Amino acid sequence: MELIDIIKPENLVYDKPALMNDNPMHYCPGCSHGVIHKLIAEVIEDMGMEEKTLGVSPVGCAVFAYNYLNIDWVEAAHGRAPAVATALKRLNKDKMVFTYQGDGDLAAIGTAETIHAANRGENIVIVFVNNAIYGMTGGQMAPTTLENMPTATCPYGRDTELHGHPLKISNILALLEGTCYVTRQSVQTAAAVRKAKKSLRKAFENSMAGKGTSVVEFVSTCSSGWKMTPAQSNTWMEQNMFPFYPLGDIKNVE
Ligand SMILES: Cc1ncc(C[n+]2csc(CCOP(=O)(O)OP(=O)(O)O)c2C)c(N)n1
Repeated sequence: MELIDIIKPENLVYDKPALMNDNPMHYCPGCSHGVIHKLIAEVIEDMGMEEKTLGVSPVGCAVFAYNYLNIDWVEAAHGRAPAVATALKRLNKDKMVFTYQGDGDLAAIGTAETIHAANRGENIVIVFVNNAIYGMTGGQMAPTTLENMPTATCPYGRDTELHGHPLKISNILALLEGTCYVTRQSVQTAAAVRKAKKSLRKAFENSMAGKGTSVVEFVSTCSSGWKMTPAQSNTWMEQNMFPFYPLGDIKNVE
């Protein structure tokens, strides 16, 4: 069979979402950000919201997200994405607005912005990438770093007496009246990716239905920060992160 026969449209089982451009990503091998970007692009396309979506880029490894997804983006200062998204959504009610935040961004420097936006029930989606570390700046301890997990700033592991306990920020957000949907997902297997996509779709639909704030946490890896290969990182995440940050819906107000 000729190659040209194999690549006929009817044989195509997968295509890159049109919203993702051809810029080479700067992410490390095995990083979860690329897959999460792709899922967001797919959901926006499936909903036909290409012209009506506003993303708020974070400070952190995903600071250049605007280079990869052809939607309108606004760059926020570290941790301030939910405040910026609040203004964007209130002024543009027909737009679909989301923030994209790491654990340092969302659960350390931006704790106040995140909690208050969620408590106000802003009609936005918060995409939360929890890799248990400050990836961009070299792997320092984050609020979500697990007990005994070594990082650049706690090389002997997180000592809860000294550093406090890892923060289950999504569970806190689920307690707030303003949140309608809080879920914890991952993208380490094909099945997990499919499930995560459904969660993202629900979150985005909630935001357009005016139901309040939706939070989609992605329990993620950081091979470079964790000093592991991508495959080791996935196994380590399954064995260590999932027991502490169990996957599944935490809150779902229908
Ligand atoms: C106001 C401010 N404080 C600190 C920094 C330095 N800084 C840049 S990225 C980052 C950590 C980001 O970690 P996280 O939000 O977990 O995202 P990741 O890089 O892991 O995806 C920090 C502290 C900054 N850019 N601005």
